[in-house]
Amino acid sequence: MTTQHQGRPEYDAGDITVLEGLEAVRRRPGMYIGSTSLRGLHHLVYEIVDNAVDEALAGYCDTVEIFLHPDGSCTVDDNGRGIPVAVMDDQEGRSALEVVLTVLHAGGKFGGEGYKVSGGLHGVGSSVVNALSETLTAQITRDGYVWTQTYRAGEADGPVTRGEPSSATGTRITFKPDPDIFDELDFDFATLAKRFRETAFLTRGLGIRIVDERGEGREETHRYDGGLVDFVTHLNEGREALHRDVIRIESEADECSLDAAFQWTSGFNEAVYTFANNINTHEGGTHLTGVRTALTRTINDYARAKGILKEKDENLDGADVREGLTAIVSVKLREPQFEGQTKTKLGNSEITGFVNQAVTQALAEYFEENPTQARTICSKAVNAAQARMAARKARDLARRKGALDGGGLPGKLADCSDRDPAGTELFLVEGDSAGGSAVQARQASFQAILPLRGKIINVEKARIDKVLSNAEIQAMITAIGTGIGEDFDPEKARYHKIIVMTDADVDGAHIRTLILTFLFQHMRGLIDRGYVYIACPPLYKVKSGSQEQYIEKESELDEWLLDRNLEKVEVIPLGAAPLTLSKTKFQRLQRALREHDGWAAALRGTYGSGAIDFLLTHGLTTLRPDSVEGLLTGIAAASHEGATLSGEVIGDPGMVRARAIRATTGEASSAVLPMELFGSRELAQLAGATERLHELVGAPPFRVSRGSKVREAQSFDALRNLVLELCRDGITLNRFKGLGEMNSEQLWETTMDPERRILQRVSLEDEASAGDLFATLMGDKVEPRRQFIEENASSVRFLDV
Ligand code: TSJ
Repeated sequence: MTTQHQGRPEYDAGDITVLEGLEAVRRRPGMYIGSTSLRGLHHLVYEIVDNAVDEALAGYCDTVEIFLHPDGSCTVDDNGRGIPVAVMDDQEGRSALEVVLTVLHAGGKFGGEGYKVSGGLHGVGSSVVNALSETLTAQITRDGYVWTQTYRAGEADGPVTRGEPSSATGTRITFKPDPDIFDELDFDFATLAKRFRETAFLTRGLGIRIVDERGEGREETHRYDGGLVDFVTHLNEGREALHRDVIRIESEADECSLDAAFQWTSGFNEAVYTFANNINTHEGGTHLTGVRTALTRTINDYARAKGILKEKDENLDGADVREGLTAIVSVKLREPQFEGQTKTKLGNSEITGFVNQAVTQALAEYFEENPTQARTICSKAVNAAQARMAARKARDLARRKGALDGGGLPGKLADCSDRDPAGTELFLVEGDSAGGSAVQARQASFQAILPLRGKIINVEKARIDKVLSNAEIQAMITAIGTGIGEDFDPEKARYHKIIVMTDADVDGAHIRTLILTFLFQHMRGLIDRGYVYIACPPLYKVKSGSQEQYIEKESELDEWLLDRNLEKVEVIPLGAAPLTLSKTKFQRLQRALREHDGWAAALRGTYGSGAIDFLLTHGLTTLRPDSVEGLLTGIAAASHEGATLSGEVIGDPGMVRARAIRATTGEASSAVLPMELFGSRELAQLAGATERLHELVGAPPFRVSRGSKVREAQSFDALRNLVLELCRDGITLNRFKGLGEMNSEQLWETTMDPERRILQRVSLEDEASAGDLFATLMGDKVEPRRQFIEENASSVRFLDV
């Protein structure tokens, strides 16, 4: 049914540069997507989705759907105009589609004005995604047909082909990240969903649906007709707003536009999140400067004019007017310049004046029209200023008492003897007893220990003067030496590693959150410089004979068991010779099994469990529509994959009733199945995964033995579990519930020794993530000195506690 579309005769010089370009991407993927870890993997999805969002911004699309498939591929589908597939004269006979997918930085540059991406925001990364994908399929619906082109590692398999006629329009891209490139291949649903929710907030009216077809199957749809107003309302859930309406500011200029929403709360934090072209500008930049200037000036002016600030009063400062403020500021501009350490700081200087002017004018207008709200907001700022003065006094007082500076180090600090901060470490340890072990364990020359007792004050819920009078907080401030807030000076840091060491339980996580929240709010520069770390005490100690090992988490335990015992386990498939599995083979089995289960779950969702269990029980996943038809006419009513089959068409012509008798067990059952099931892509994928399982270990049932122990497994899943179970035989497993359960020697070996420990560096990520009241901190594992650490970093959330 497919016919060939315009082909292209031979490769020419133009293609060679394209290939070289994409080769460069494959050689140094980090340069283009940051990393080849989970973060880089997610980046691929963002790049593709951003293209669809651009189409929405241009006004041609209102729905984007993202599917995470069990085989590790991802589909992004929009209902926009469809990327043009016709060959362009000025592009050496290539289509816009091919240019978009193969030319680096092609976004908005191809084919003249007509093809220019209206928003002009992204569209530069799709060729990078293509280059880093094992396979990529573009399915474009436009001009009356569905058009398809496939790629491998960025190279087209052939020209665009024309398929079925269709009156719809849209773009669907399916890509499978290349396992040769990425260390991590499992998309994290929660991370992606969070990001798309943010995108939905930023793109008013655009519906974004994300569907996880792997495992249990989840999906979320986000659509916000209130845009940023909804975003702010969402962030302020659980907070007390000082005025009911969210203040909305919109402004357009020739080269840029502003969309912003503001609402003050009774809290003490500033939560101002900025975006440029939908990219989260964590490091702020010129738009943030514009907003801040406007807020300070407008509120001071209004407070003076209305006598809220008296003549003798000092001006409110920036932090005063932003206390309790939740705001989103989103600018769009033609050529954004991103600067800063993480390239998330907007650099375009013309934006400051534009934003300042727009916000000043709109806010002044709002104040004139809403005097009650204006007064409430100004009073809040005046209160903040008074608290700031009180805090300064409290700090001066504390300093005079020697509590906040190096003059008198806290009594509980076991300091190190080295004085060069670059080489020293401070452990903030939960509890006096763990603190004691840590003091014994440490290397006193460069490791200092500060035990923190009980619950630390929650700085989210208290004003600064109260925070500063807390003994644990004072001890931390003096030990670290930088001062806080206005006085903060990172050059004075007494240690360049500040390591939070808490139990791996709920209380420990709570205390860690409190400590990190404090550091984030009052010593943020330490986090920005990468001085703050989380210690990772192990969860288990395993022992087998004389060998013992500390283990970080469950998956590493499996790995360790497999390494040592897998060769002792023998598997006998049905009617085949016994075999032992290599570790790679076992891991392949696990991967194929996960894929198998994913497709099965997807099919169950569509066709019901009864139908799918029937096919699986009888090994019938390889049935295709033609073999089913044969079966129904009685020709093939014999056997298929060892099952005896018979069937009939029932009332509804689209449905068949099938009966099967399982050869191995004599088990008989029947099911009513839609014909369409046999032609589905999911069933074909399920059959593929099943085939891989067969190739790896043969067919169930399996007998599995270790030594004299013999057990039976009826399915692939049971096989995997049984193998793991038998690997566990003869192992003693010790679970550490807290730091206190380790003696000082164990603590040194596992958690403190720079040669052997694992530290996670704390960095800032997705502060404005929906659903979180506060920032989210990401821990990135660094110093992975133990060979088995290859897991993705865990995230440490700031909880409202
Ligand atoms: F680039 C891509 F392949 F990654 C990609 C592009 C992925 C996805 C999911 C969607 C898209 C995309 C591109 N959706 N819609 C468009 N639109 C265009 O490329 C387009 C269509 C028509 C015209 C026109 O002027 O007629 C212009 C453009 C840019």
